[in-house]
This record gives sequence, structure tokens and C-alpha cells, in this order.
Amino acid sequence: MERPLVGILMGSDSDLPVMRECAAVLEEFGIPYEMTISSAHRTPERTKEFVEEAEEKGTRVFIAGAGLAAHLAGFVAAHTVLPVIGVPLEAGPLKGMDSLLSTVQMPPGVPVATVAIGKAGAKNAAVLAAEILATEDATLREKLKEYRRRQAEKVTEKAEALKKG
Ligand code: RP5
Repeated sequence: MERPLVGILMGSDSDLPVMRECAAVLEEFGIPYEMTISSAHRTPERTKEFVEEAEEKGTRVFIAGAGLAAHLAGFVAAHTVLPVIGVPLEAGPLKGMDSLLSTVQMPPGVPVATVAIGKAGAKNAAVLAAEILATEDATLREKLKEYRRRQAEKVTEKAEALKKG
């Protein structure tokens, strides 16, 4: 089996529909990943073990998505010096503002690269992970450039379609 370069964690199966978007982007780039459900609060030991084992297997970046008092990304960051990307998810009455602040406000010395709330953030977490891996992978850098080109093309096509009416 190909060694997973990215480890995706989420706090609950209720986070899965959004975090699947993250996995889909990694698949687009052909980046092997491993995905699990593990919580900072409900299964702290399991989360710690997942991080340690992933690191031993050769994982290079972690992505952690959680809602409410979203401490998962910070908890992962506390157990590794590999880069950790946090995805704040919308899971309650505060619509993700709670998870955004819980994820982004890390104390100095233990960073979490925090992306946008929800689906956009989940996708960007994968793109950012790809960019981190691409610092040492020229083929992946080309794939990222192509991804940007395709995005630009889509915008242009939509503008053309609008002009035509
Ligand atoms: C967080 O609590 C999870 O990441 C999820 O976003 C939220 C709600 O979890 P469930 O009650 O749906 O399991 O820990």
C-alpha cells in the first residue's frame, strides 16, 4: 500500500460530508491519504495514537476538521511538529464562528494553519497540503499550476456565457 502523505482527522461522522470534499481534492492531485474519525475530547488517546502512528508511516501533513469547541487541530499540533491545517466546521448555533476561533487562536509556538469555515476550507486544506508537499515535488507543483489554470478557464468561460446571454 502507498504510504499516506496526508492524515485527515475529523471529530465526528457528522463532519464527513464536508471533509469528503477535502479527500476528493487530494485524490485529484493523486496524493495518498488516510482518513479517520477521532475526537480531541471524546477519544484523546486514540487521536494521539493516530498521529504518532501516521508520523511513523511517513505522513507529512495533517488536516483536522471539527465543529463547536474545535480543539482537534490544536490537539494534533500538540503531538507533532509536522504542519497541521485546521478546518473549522459549522456544527451548531454559532455557525462555525466557535470552531473558527477555537482552531485559529493557538498560543505562540504551536501553530495551526487555519482555513475558511466549511466546504471552502475543506477544499483549501487539501490544496494547501498539496502546496506544502510540492515544495519538494516538481511534478506536484506542475499539477497545482494546472489546477490554477483550469480555475481561471472556468471563470473566463462563465464570463463569456454571461456576455452571450
Ligand atoms: C465536534 O462536535 C465534531 O467535530 C462535530 O463537528 C461536532 C458535533 O459532533 P456530533 O455530536 O455530531 O458527533 O466534536
